[in-house]
Parts: sequence; structure tokens; C-alpha cells
Amino acid sequence: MLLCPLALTLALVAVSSTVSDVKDVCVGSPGVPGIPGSHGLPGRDGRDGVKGDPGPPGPMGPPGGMPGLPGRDGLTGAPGVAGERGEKGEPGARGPPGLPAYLDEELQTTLQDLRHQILRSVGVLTLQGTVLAVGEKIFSTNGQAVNFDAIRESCARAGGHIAVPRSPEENEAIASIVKKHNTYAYLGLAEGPTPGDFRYLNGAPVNYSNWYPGEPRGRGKEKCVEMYTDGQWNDKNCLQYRLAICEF
Ligand code: MAN
Ligand code: CA
Repeated sequence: MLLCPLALTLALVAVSSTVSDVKDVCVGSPGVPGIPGSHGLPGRDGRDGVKGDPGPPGPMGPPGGMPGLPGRDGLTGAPGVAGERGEKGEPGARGPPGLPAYLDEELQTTLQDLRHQILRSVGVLTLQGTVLAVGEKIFSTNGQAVNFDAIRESCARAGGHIAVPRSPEENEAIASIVKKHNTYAYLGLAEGPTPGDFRYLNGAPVNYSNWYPGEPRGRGKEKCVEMYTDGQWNDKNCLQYRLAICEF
């Protein structure tokens, strides 16, 4: 038996058709490897992969679906404007004779309760600085500066009158409001047809005044009266913006 390298013997067996045909032949050393072959044809498609995740929701479709159910009732609207005042009714039938007021215990109790309630309310407003009580009078301002007629109107609407001092105490009280707001105020006085003749708005002549030295000197051309921040008075035209102070 010929000794050949093992690799070569096996190669010879593989190319032989039968084992009996194998011949013990030795050949020379192998040649250099050939150049790599060209790429093969593409393989067949693989099997289907596993199912992917569901996609995101699609955009909203076009309108045209069935209308939804009606919504719930809305909130109650604001109250309407008050109607016009009705005509005065006929007087009622005369009632039975009553007790004199001073003997009517129920009436006296009600009056006392009302007195207390009013005093308490005034106390609260005084504490708040909303009103100033001097003797029987109460002074108050809304802080607004407007002309003389507008002050008269807002005081009347509030159930009062434009403030006018009838004593040094009342003058000081009004002056303290003027000072606090740093705005002159018109007073409840007006010049009559005679120049220099200033009167209360009910036509009565003034019995207390606090004119600034030299005033009034408008000689009929300044028919209103303003109070300076020091509490002294000046006659002035009625169309300036002055602090609205009312008395009640
Ligand atoms: C202005 C006005 C008058 C006032 C004088 C005082 O002219 O306010 O009412 O008398 O100043 O100098
Ligand atoms: Ca004047």
C-alpha cells in the first residue's frame, strides 16, 4: 500500500464510483485555489412574519352622521328690566278704629326695634368711614367729583340733599371729608338774583357762613359755593367737578 496524505486519499474515494475502483494513487501537491465564483441567484421568499401592532386611530370622518340628542337646558337668564309703575289703586275700605299710637304696645315694640336696627347700621357705617354723624345729621360721599346739578341729583336719588353746614361743627365734619379726598366740594347753597345774596336751596337766607377772606366776590357771576380743603368757602361757577357730599 502506497502512503499518501490522508486528505488526498479521501478525495480520491469521493470521486470514484465504487469503493472497488479506488486506486492507490498519489498525485502532486494541490494547486492554488481558484477565484471565488460569482454570486448565486436570489433565494425564494421567506415565510410570513408575525402580525404587527394595530395602527393609531384615523382622522375624523366627514360630517353627515346622525345628529346627537338635544343638550340639557341652559342656566336661567338675568332678570328683565322692571316694568313701568302701575296706576294708583282705589283707596281701600276704612278699617276699624285703632288704639292711639302711644297705647299700641305692638306698634311701640316695632318702633323700638327699628330705632335699634337703624342705630346699629349707622354704627357699622361710621366704623367703616362710609358716613360721618354730627348731631342729627349724617354726611356721606360716594367719592365722585361731578358738577353741582349732578351732585344734587345723586343726593336726591339716595334720599338726601347736597351737604350744607349750618354750624361750625357741621362745617368741620364736611371739611374733614374734603380734606380726606383732597378735592373741593360744592355746598348746598346758591346765589339768588341779588349778587352776593347766598341762600339755602329752599330759599331761606343763610345763618352760618365761613367765607374765605374777600369772598364772595363773583358779583353775581359765581352762583355756586365751593369748600376749600381748609373748610373756607368761595363762590364759584357751578360747572366745575367737585366732590359730591350728601347729608341725610
Ligand atoms: C378764581 C375763582 C374765584 C375766586 C378767585 C380767588 O378766580 O376761583 O371764584 O374768587 O379765584 O382768587
Ligand atoms: Ca369767588
